[in-house]
Amino acid sequence: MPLILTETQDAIGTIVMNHAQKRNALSEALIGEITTALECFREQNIRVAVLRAPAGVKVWSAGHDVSELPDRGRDPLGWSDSLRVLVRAIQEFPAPVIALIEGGVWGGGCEVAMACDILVATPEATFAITPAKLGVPYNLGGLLTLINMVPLPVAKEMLFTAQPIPTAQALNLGIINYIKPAAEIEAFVYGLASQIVANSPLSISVMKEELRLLASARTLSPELFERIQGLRRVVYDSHDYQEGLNAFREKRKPRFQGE
Ligand code: LCV
Repeated sequence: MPLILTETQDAIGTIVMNHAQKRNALSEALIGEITTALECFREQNIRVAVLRAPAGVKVWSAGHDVSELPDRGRDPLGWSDSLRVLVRAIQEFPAPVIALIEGGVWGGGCEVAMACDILVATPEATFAITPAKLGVPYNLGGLLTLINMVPLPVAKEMLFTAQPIPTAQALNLGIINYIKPAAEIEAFVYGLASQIVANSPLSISVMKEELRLLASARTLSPELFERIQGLRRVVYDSHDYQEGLNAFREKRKPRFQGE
């Protein structure tokens, strides 16, 4: 049973995340199907991709598939982690990716949505960044995506509280481009996509890549990188990280001890 549905029409490709029973948790299997679909779109010279869940969902994506996170002692969000692979696939896709968002966007789902180039959400959508809720050591790529999107105090509030923010606040912060009612969002997104399709795909794909390179242009000395990796190891080596995973698996609230 495929975990996504895809469609292409008029140089616009659509990917529908369709793993309802796990609330589109970003498992390796779901991510593999999305990245394969993006590769097919690239071969078909698709000029805009739309990433969405089925109309009317309550959850756009429940974020990283927690059941696939490693136990303590191993970096859960390293370079080759499937969620990082998906974020890079979206950012490096040679055409704009529009996130059509209905429902709750959780954890790594926010990073996937924020990796998209244009975000359009319904008024009921919410956005929650959750590493603190699980005791997970967020990675630099994820933090960079976030601080490129929102002011530092807002990034800290979202990270430290792990609470969902409503679409209206996301619009005010510039995280999303538009809010559209559920009855109108599809026509609006595909209208936007058609405007983009009418323009030069070469100019657009080069500008997208220039902006990606500019946004990621940060100087980080090897010593600073190692310091940061050491800090992250403190978290994924901790009992709290294991407690976060155990609590999720046992469907109970975690009891973090700070060690
Ligand atoms: C695996 C799941 C998941 C899930 N993984 O339905 O950003 S970081 O660093 O935090 C990163 C590590 C990350 O992204 O972590 C994940 C962050 N995500 C969350 O904290 C959201 C966790 N999920 C929920 O709070 C609820 O599932 C929501 C509110 C999304 C939907 O609630 P609802 O009552 O509609 P259930 O909770 O009953 O979930 C339905 C099934 O999907 C599984 C969940 O375990 C359940 O499986 P079973 O039917 O086998 O019990 N599921 C949900 N989210 N992230 N599996």
